[in-house]
Amino acid sequence: MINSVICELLDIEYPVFQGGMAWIADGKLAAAVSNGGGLGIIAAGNAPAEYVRQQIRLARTLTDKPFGVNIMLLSPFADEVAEAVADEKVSVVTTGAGNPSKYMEKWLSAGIKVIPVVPSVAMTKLVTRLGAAAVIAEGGESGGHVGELTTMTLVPLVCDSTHLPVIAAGGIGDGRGVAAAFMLGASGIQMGTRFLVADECSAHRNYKERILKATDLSTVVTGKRLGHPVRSLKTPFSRDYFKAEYSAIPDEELEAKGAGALRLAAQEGDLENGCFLAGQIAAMVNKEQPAAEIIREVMIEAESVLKGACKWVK
Ligand code: TUI
Repeated sequence: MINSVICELLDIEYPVFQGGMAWIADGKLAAAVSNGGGLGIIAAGNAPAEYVRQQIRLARTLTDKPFGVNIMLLSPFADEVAEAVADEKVSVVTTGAGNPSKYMEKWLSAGIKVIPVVPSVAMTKLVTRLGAAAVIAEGGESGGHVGELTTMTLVPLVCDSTHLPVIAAGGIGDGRGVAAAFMLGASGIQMGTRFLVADECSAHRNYKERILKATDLSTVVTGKRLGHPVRSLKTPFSRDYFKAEYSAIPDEELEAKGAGALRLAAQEGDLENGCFLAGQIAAMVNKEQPAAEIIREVMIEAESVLKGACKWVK
């Protein structure tokens, strides 16, 4: 049993968060992760508030355990979703892809524990001052929107810049990664890509097959030119986008190329035109399991790695 302040803070059994994957992390997956003792998270992504409310209500029919909602701050619906989660009084809100300052007061007065993703020391200090309950330090190995720093560098820097518990994310796919994150000072971890192939995950069959077949060099980062770098699987879409990014086409045309591609991957499994977000650890994911089994397996493995760590010390 790994003892972590995160478990007491959030009333969960294992310090394992499921990443808020846009178009994928719905109420069903979140409830399965929470029932498995972790913290399930519903992704608001680019969806309107009504969708998020439906998923919160669905999750509540499937679990009586705490779960969270991830708010993607670049979403055109961020304001109304921010209002809806306060209304619904969800246990935890995580934020991504931006600065959550303008919503903090509203969420804190609704009794919500706010846990922002921080890509830097400056953002860590800001949200610490504003009353965050913990922070997620997500390195660029992760899938989706990525920051500049790697998990190996970001986690200790974030730990040194706040008294809050730190959840490590990006590049964690098994118990070795969990153990390493704890060694860097984290009190918990978040995984997204590993949960893409959970039995309860609604991602399209083609998505799951591509994750299961991924190898070490299967992902690429695109979107740097527009200031929203995103890691995804190498596909005809990402190759074409990558080429366009380094061509002379105007920014608006490039932006238009990406529109709708996340949905095409997650729901239609469109192998030509879809953008299949995935972290570098996709290469480690080679079996489908129930979410609860994923959590148990990585935690048992992490415990054994951590217990063996003293072999390095004479
Ligand atoms: O948010 C994510 N990952 C995501 S969001 C997403 S959906 C999307 N749709 C269209 C364009 C881009 C993404 C897919 N994957 N991860 C958390 C994360 N947050 N990583 C990095 C950050 C971040 C970056 C900058 C957090 C705060 C931040 O602040 C910048 C500032 O100073 O305002």
